[in-house]
Amino acid sequence: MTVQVGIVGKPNTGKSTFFAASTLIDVKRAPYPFTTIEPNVGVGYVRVQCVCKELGVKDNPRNSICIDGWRFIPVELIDVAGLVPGAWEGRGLGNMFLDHLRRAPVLIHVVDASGGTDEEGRPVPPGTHDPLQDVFFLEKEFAMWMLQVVSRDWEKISKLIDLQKKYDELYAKFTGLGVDVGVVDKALEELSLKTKKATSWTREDLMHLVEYVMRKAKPMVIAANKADLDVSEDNIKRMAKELGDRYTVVPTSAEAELALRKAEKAGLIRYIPGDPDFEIVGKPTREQEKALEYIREKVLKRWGSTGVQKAIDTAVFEKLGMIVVFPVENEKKFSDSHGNVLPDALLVSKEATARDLAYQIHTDIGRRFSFAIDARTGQRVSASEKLRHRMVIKIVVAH
Ligand SMILES: Nc1nc2c(ncn2[C@@H]2O[C@H](COP(=O)(O)OP(=O)(O)OP(=O)(O)O)[C@@H](O)[C@H]2O)c(=O)[nH]1
Ligand SMILES: [Mg+2]
Repeated sequence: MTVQVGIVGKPNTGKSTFFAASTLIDVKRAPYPFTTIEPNVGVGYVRVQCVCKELGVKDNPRNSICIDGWRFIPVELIDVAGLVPGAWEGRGLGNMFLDHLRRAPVLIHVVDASGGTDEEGRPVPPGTHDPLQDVFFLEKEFAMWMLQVVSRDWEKISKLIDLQKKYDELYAKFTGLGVDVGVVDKALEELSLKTKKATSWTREDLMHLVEYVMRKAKPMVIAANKADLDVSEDNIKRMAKELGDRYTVVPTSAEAELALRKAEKAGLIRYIPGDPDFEIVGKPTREQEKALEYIREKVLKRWGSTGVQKAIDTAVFEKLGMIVVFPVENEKKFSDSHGNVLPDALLVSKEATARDLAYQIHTDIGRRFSFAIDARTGQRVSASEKLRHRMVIKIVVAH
């Protein structure tokens, strides 16, 4: 199953540009609100150092791409319509698109760090809107949306909970929002809600529950976008300072990333997504050259990269806690049974064991799991042993 990453934010912040840059899918982008109505779904990638160079082999990737020793592993990106204050109660395009994010376990919140759009995404002079407000507002919209879903029929449900002395009805509400039962259970414990009758929970209790669950189940990376504009710089510093312990703030220029990927595709430059610089290899026009130089000065030199790749990597690796493993069938040649070297790179939870990996590959392989082999050392790996980042592993099944 592919990992899903939702792209959210108020209108006109650059969500679709971020999506287009990451997937190279041509979608509608424009400097006014509600350009996107139906969600765009496409394939983006996380970037990780491949093991090919270290193992001294030339690889033949199947499920992923290897460029110059960097492995790009597919994830699903979902670009939804812009969110305006009151969306949870039906304002703007309403909360329909929030439903599109049910299945996404992590979100990238694209913020217009230049402060050049008001709270509804209408253009205003850059520097006049405070982007920090957008972060708080989105949090609130999400919480209200969850609260609304969870508190529907609450009277009936709370009675059932007290009667059955089980929280199944509540769990069901949350699983419908893509939240694991374990997270809800932990929240009930930590907030001491289990010691009270559900029928006596206040709306505030429910709000606390929802907020707790939201932080755990829908972690967010802030993409402080339009970082190429000078006015963004101070805002980004302020965002990092004031939001730093709750979110990771990644300065991004989606527009710059899109331009670089297009230039790369057209053979004008050599550029690997996420790189700190590019090299001109083709024959750009004067105008193109000027645009590329602008990106180098205003984005790459200032922030180290366009940030788009970093935002996706942060979402998947840091927020979701995933690692990458390379399963092989021949542990000496690091290949599959057809001789493809390092064919697959898989995203797994950092809590996953060797047996979990076997199940992830195929239920049948999981059932017949005997032991695994760490292909780097040749050592045996037991069923319950945790996997490590960039492990090359062979699974041995019983016949
Ligand atoms: N300067 C600058 N402008 C950007 C950047 N990213 C996007 N934009 C511009 O911001 C405007 C809105 O971009 P979209 O990608 O359509 O924004 P959106 O968030 O998808 O908007 P809605 O679909 O209406 O919610 C466009 O004019 C983009 O060119 C960036 O990194 N820097
Ligand atoms: Mg859009």
